[in-house]
Parts: sequence; C-alpha cells; structure tokens
Amino acid sequence: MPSILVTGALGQIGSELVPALRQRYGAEQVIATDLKVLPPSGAAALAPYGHLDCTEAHQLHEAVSRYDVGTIYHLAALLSASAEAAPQLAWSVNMSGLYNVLEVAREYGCRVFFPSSIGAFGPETPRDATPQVTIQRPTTIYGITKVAGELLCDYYAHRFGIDTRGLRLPGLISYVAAPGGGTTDYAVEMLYHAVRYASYTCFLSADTRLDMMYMPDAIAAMMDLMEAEEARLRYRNAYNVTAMSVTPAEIAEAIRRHIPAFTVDYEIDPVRQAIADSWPRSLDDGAARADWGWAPRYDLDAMTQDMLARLKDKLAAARGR
Ligand code: NAD
Ligand code: AKB
Repeated sequence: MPSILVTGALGQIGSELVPALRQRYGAEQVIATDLKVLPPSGAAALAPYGHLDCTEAHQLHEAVSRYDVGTIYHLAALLSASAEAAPQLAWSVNMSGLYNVLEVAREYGCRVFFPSSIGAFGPETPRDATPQVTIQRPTTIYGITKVAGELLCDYYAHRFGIDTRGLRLPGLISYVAAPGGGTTDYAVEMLYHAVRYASYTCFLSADTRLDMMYMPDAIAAMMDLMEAEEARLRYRNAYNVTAMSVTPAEIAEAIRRHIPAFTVDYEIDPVRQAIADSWPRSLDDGAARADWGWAPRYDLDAMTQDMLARLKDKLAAARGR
C-alpha cells in the first residue's frame, strides 16, 4: 500500500493527525515530517520521522520517491498572526510549499489534502451563515495564501487530474500541542489558564464571534473527507466545516460551569482583533454535511468538559515529573 506523508507534522494538527492516521492505516505507513530537526531520541519515538522543508522541492521529491507516497497531508504553513508578522516568509512557506507539494503530486500521482481556513474569507464576505460559495477577498497575507491555495488545488485537480481535497477549518481547540501563532489561539490559552490560574487576559474583545472546533472533530473531518467517494464531492477546495460559533465571553461562561471562580479580563491586541473582525462569525457547512456526511460530535459544553478534564490530567502529570 502506498504510504502517507504529513508535512508540518509537529504542529497543533499534525501532533494528533499522525497518531490517528497511524492507528487507521498502520504506523509504518505514515511518514511524519517537519522543518524542526528532532534529537535522535525524539525522531526515534516518532519514527518514521524526517526533517523536510516544504519550500525545498528536492526534499519533497526525495521523500515521496523513497517512501512510495500515495497521499500527502500538507499541514506546513504560517498561521494568521505569525504570517502578518512575517508576510514574505508566509508567502514563501504557504505558497511555494503548496506549489512544491502539488508539483510532486503531479509527478508521482499523489492525492493531496490542503487545510484552508475561515481566514480565506474577508470583510466583504457575508459574516453570518457564510455560504460555501461566496465573496473571498481576505485582507491578511494568511487569507490571501489560503484563497490562492484553494484555487491552485482546484487547478491541479482540473488541469492535471490530481485528487486534491480541502477543508476551510475554523479555530481548532486542543490539548496535545500548543497552537502555532493564530488569531483563534485565545480559546486554547483561556482553557489552559483557567486550569492553571483561574484567570485569563484575552487579546480579543468579549463579543468577538468566530467558528471553532474541537480537535477530534477536525481529525475525523480530514480523514473522512479523504476517504469520501470522489463522485459525491461537488467541491474540492475547500469545504466549509464548523462545530460551534462562539465568543470569548461564551467560552468563559462555559468554563465557569466547571470552575466558578474563573475570571477573564480583556487587553485587546489591535492586530489580531482586526484579523478576527475580517472573518466570518459563523459558517454554513451544509455542503459538507450533504456531500460526505460531515457532523461534529463536540459542541461548546462537550468540548469544554473534555478539554478541562484532559488539561487537569496533563498538568498534574507534568507536576508529578
Ligand atoms: P502549526 O503552526 O501548529 O504547525 C505548523 C508546522 O509546520 C510547525 O510544526 C512548523 O514547524 C512546520 N513548518 C513551518 N514551516 C515549514 C516548512 N518550510 N517546511 C515544513 N514544515 C514547516 O499549524 P497547525 O495549527 O498544525 O496548522 C496546520 C495547517 O492547518 C496550516 O495550513 C493551517 O493554516 C491550517 N489551519 C489550522 C487551523 C488551526 O486552528 N490550527 C485552522 C485552520 C487552518
Ligand atoms: C488562525 O487563527 O490563524 C487559525 C485559523 C483559523 O486559520 N487558527
């Protein structure tokens, strides 16, 4: 069976996607790669693991031919806030990286998963029940690379017959790996701080409404989309998916049902607030539900309960070491 290559595998998504893929398809079948160079013990624990910079086309060619790769989950990218701080680097990683992945996929006939984002929308997009097909004129470099990425994946599908598929993911909430420089990171930080300190200073305003999703739902969405029957997919890049549309105040309220003393104050970061204000408040994910059976398992309360329990265990284990 051809193997699966994951780029950016050490990030927030890859840290949970790789184990899930390995559980479903076999540990040896899933090649984890990232820009980060791990010490030998770390690389051995994650084996098969290799250093791979997606902006270096020859490194992708070597990995794909060496491991007989049939599917690439291309996660490597700079997220919205990091991208805004380094737009030139973001263009290089997000666009050249994707172009290199698509070119190697064309040459070797690989399937490709591309994670787009709610960041692919902009201030002119309808902000409530944002349709699957609508205006996409983002004002961030992150969003520009995501829209261009969606179009490039569509182009490779139509022009070269490459099986590219993608999701417009909302902010992801998880406890395994920390988020990597996004605007929605506040949600994860708030849950960590609730368990550690029972207080949090939020960088978005209390009423900033954005789509979110718990990581187990996101992992299921990626794998289910890649396994969906091709003939059923009306869209390739990329399907709107969401699990909850929430504000910082609402997450804080959900946390207070478990930690009544939890308090939040607000110190707005103008850069991240402007990014959030340019994104949808809630997505319409009807196309994903109709075409390949998308249905999230975790709403705000279910996510909060599970996250708090997992974080308490994680922090207790860390203290015990
Ligand atoms: P992350 O920042 O946590 O991880 C990205 C990984 O990519 C890091 O481990 C980093 O070392 C690696 N990387 C950076 N430059 C690289 C390069 N040149 N070559 C190879 N690897 C490189 O990101 P994530 O949250 O895991 O997101 C993965 C993908 O999903 C990204 O495309 C992101 O835009 C998308 N996405 C994420 C979210 C979210 O909330 N996490 C939401 C929507 C879309
Ligand atoms: C970010 O905030 O940049 C990401 C995303 C929604 O794409 N979490």
